[in-house]
Amino acid sequence: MGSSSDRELGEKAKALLDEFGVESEIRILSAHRNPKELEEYIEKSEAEVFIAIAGLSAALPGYIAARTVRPVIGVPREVKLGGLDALLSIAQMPRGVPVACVSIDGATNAALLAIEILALKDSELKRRLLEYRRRWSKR
Ligand code: RP5
Repeated sequence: MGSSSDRELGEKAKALLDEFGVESEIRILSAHRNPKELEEYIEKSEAEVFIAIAGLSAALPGYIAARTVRPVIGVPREVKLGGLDALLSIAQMPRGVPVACVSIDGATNAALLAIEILALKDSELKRRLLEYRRRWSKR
């Protein structure tokens, strides 16, 4: 996350990852306030997927994507302009450095997409996802 003000969304994503037994950690590192620290974190991290939550001009997901070839899922957070600023900043990444973009405040889908990526090589995780879908379809 880019700020402690993004925490609610971060915790929502983490709660779902925990429910699936997927190891994760929450870090607050801003692309514009802590660029050096963020760069070191990305380099040392063993994460297979990054979920980057940010509002306003939302440079964080693109910043991470520029420094790794692991998948980055951006979550635009509504802070101003109904979140449209963050949505466009994330979805409109220039060609060559992709960032997956979920809906505004879409922490749940970001966690699910991360789990789907990990499930490609984890049949137990895939089974849990299918079970989750079955439950979801009965809501
Ligand atoms: C972004 O600016 C953060 O990700 C946050 O969503 C937004 C506002 O940050 P604060 O001013 O609340 O720290 O960098």
